[in-house]
Amino acid sequence: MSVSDEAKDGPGIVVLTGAGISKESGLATFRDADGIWAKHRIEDVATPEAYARDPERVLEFYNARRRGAVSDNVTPNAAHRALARLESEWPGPVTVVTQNIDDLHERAGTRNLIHMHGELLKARCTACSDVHDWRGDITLADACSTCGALGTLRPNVVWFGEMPMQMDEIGEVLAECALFVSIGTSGNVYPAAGFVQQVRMFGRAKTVELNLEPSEGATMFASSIYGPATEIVPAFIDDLLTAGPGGLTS
Ligand code: BJW
Repeated sequence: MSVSDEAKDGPGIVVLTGAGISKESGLATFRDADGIWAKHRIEDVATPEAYARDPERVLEFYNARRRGAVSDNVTPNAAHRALARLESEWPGPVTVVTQNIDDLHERAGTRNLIHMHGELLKARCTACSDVHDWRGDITLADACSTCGALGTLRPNVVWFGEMPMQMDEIGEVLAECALFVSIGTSGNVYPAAGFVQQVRMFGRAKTVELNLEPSEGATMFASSIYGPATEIVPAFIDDLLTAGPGGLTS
């Protein structure tokens, strides 16, 4: 049964997700042994300086990942679907803040979603700042359909040294939530890695980590469950929905 948005005056939940939630959908994480940073240096592909120095190399890094993300065999998994079910059935607001640039949460049905590190399937014009849906490769031969500038499109993602997106909205939901859940993130990258401390400072939310293994910030969480996301996330959400808001006060 779905609870209508108007009736959602129960306790709020914020879920932070990272690359681990999409691993079992076939997308690589960053810092695992077989992760993206084992094959590419951050300073070559994920900084504004890298893009200024060698845009073709950076574009090709993201083009290859975009081709993977849109391929038929990359689909939302049970953990993405469980979060969509949580949003639909929990009697309070549920916000998913993802560090992931894939579109697996929205494809699973999550609507209240913040892509704090941007979206792989969007291109941004560095001349006029307009953002365009983009499913193919981005090349220096492409023109911005808004301003007509040539070779100014970049992936609409957040590189090191750039400000993550929608930080004001994230701050608001962190301040108001009764439960903060972190899923599939190593806790290496700020500001996301600091959200659990922010929530603890407000002092009223439960904090839970769901990950394959303890993250960098594991000791900051009041409780934790370790295992593959497709197993532990659906089970955790089943328990949460069964217990209901009363389960957050016990
Ligand atoms: C599973 C699993 C399974 C596996 N099931 N789990 C010194 C101190 C503090 C901060 C800084 C500092 N020096 C510089 C900074 C700031 C910097 C930073 O944090 N650097 C650190 C490296 C130290 N941050 C920034 O620059 C950010 N901007 C910023 O700070 O602006 C200033 C500011 C902000 C706010 C307020 C005021 C000022 C921007 C960061 C941008 C990060 N960009 C990237 C690339 C995005 C585009 C792309 O995808 O290419 O984002 S880097 C990469 O890391 C990507 C990810 O979103 C991000 C986080 O990675 P994630 O998701 O945690 O993945 P992994 O691989 O690390 O972890 C996966 C986890 O899953 C592991 O634990 C596995 O065990 C687990 N797992 N399989 C469950 N099946």
